[in-house]
Amino acid sequence: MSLTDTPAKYGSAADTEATGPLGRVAIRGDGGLKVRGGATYALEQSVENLLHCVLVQATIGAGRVVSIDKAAAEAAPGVRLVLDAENSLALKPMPDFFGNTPPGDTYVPFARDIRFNGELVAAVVADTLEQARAAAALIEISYEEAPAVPTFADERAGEGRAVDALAKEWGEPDGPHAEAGMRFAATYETPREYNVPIEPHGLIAHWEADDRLTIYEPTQWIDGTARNYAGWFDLPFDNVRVLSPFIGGGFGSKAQGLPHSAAAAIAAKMLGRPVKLAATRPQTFTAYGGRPATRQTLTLSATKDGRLVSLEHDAFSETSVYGTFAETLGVVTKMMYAVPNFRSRQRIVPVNTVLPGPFRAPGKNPSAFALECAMDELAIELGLDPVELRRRNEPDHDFETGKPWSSRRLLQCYDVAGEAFGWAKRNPAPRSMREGRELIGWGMAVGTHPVYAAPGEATVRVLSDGSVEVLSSAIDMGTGTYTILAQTAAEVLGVPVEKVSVKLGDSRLGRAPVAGGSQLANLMTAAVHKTAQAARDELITLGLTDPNSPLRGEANTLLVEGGTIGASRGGAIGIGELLAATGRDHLEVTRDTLPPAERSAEERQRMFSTLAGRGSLPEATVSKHSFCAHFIEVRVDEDFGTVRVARVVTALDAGRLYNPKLAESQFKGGIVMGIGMALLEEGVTDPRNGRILSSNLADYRIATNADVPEITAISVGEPDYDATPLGGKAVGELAIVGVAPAIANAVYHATGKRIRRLPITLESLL
Ligand code: MCN
Ligand code: MOS
Repeated sequence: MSLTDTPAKYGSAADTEATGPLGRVAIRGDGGLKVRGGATYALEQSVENLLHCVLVQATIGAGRVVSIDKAAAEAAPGVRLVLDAENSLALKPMPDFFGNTPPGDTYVPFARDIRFNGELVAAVVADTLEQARAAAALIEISYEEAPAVPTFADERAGEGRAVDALAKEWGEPDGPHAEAGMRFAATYETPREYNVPIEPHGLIAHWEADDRLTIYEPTQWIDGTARNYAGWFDLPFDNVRVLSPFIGGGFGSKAQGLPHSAAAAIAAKMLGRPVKLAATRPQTFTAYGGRPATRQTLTLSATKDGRLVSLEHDAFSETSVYGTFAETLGVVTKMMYAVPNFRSRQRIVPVNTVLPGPFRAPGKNPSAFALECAMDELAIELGLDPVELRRRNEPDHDFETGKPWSSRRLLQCYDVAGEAFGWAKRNPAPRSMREGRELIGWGMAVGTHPVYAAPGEATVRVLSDGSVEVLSSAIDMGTGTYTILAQTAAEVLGVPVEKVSVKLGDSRLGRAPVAGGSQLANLMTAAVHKTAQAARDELITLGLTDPNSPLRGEANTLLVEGGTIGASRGGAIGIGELLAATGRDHLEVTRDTLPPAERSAEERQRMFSTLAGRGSLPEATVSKHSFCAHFIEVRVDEDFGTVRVARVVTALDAGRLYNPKLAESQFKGGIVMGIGMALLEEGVTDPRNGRILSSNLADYRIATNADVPEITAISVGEPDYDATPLGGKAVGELAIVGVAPAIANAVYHATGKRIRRLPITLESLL
């Protein structure tokens, strides 16, 4: 059973509701191009006269560059420029996503004071990549080394600082709680994790004139990226063009301006020639920080019959010594269950690392790991089935905000996935199920993801042949944006999906929020829907009122369908005919989804400039989240301690699905990444100098086909128009949340061993 062929009752809420193309399975518009190699990625752009840039990085964990001897590199064949802090152009400092701005009046992407191993120190630009690489090896750097504290496992890292904005408390977390018959506490840990998109970071920077910059770079946020370059080089927004039509995955790592991007753009400007920079795989581990390591202590108390009385959460995550990033660890603990007394606190611990950042369900993912393992442990202590414990604590509203849920079909997730999995047949005793040498474990856990709000802008063009174009600076990093926006326009304008072409990934097009926080689909389908409706209304007005319209004086409304327009199907004329008669070859409309009160030019700028516009929209009166429940079978080899995931059944409530096939692929992708998180992924750092030892795909292991079993993803979502205009909720990052604890819980059930630290390795089981 899968999402695309489940019975009508579940799995196809979108399908059964759908009358037009939106909500149905449509094949990827960009699929053919990708299969045939016709999708040109950033670094494949053919730009003439290209030079190649190679990075030189610090080899110490902390300290100072004393001197750099560039002479040999400068004299090497083909070398055009060797850049470092001394001769680099200085840029304007720009804040990152989280408000960290480099100190001082100017910003240079090359360091003298070294804060982490791998920090950018110099760059070499040469005619060929090989020449640049050879010359980079000739650069001699001498350092004055200082003690590095590379991870928060190092005692010297200390306890860090409290992030007050993330602290939350209600009820009386300190008690007394006479009714609590059971108290449980444990500490859970997750390692550093890296995004490792298959397409590494990189860019081509091309100055057409001294004040006109074109950047080909994979980015999850075209608009923000263009604004960042404009800021760095003090240029008007319109003088910068960022192009990113195809992206080979980002998973959170491609939404910010990073030092290597500045370096390439500086080199291109100084040399007056286009420069290409392709980060190597190891460099992607130092270009962007990924998820910081986390440590969380949860203390739960409950009545003997399993009602939570209090929950206390103390969380730590790493940040960099030069910036603040908080992995929001309380995010799931705060809203998942009915908890009358609650406290969550978080501290961030600065260490010598590149600044961490968003990584596949930031906060949600490790938060759920701790909470959902602790719930499993509590269920065992209480002698309750883990699903039953969760049912008893299902909240009728959001305890964090006090607001009602826009929708929450988690109980249905338990019913549907539990049944499809066969949970009722589970013997709760650990080590009670086996087949030959293999211990069998069944575990479950829940996941959730918030539904965010931000404005978007889209352009819709109706052409004389009845075909439609949708234009936006939104991006598609493999998610399906091209396809669902075509479906949306097709739905409104009554044309087949194939008649709609979608153009994305160009900063010249309408403004779109970041493809982060699993929000883009809901925000941009809403923008395109609204714009397409406006285009339809303009066509109708044109038909009814233009003096040269053949439809003038018709009944008071016209039907737009199948490339025609008319009062009835019989009397309809081609849209092209109407456009020609009224003297145009196309009709173009641009609209945005800004609230009417925020329409002034300044408000507009503010709304689109703040991080994805979040928080600036009127506060929602409901609490909006997607939910899912994972049921997972593992097989553990008793002799070798190897864990294999044998079966995954997940039911998900993500509201209405705009394209069940694409959503299913997102869900399965999330589950695959969750398997990696549970069993494989671990960023390992040299404790002496902070060098990342696992900076390649052999040592930093992600789940591959051999690690992935049959996955069944069942949608129980129904359109939620309180969450978003078209009824969808968050999809992209939902399904990863809860997979790792479900696996840890299954491993406990199989072996009787509770592993509270990821990844679960054979060493930890032997
Ligand atoms: N969708 C749907 N119905 C909905 C919502 C979404 O059918 N109600 C489908 C659409 O195909 C849509 C996709 O799911 O294109 C993802 O939509 P959404 O949840 O809005 O996520 P975004 O478009 O904002 O994409 C970002 C999200 C994030 S934050 C990460 S991290 C992540 C993810 O998407 N990175 C990805 N999925 C990824 N998938 C790929 N292939 N590569 C990445 O880097
Ligand atoms: Mo996703 S980590 O929010 O880009």
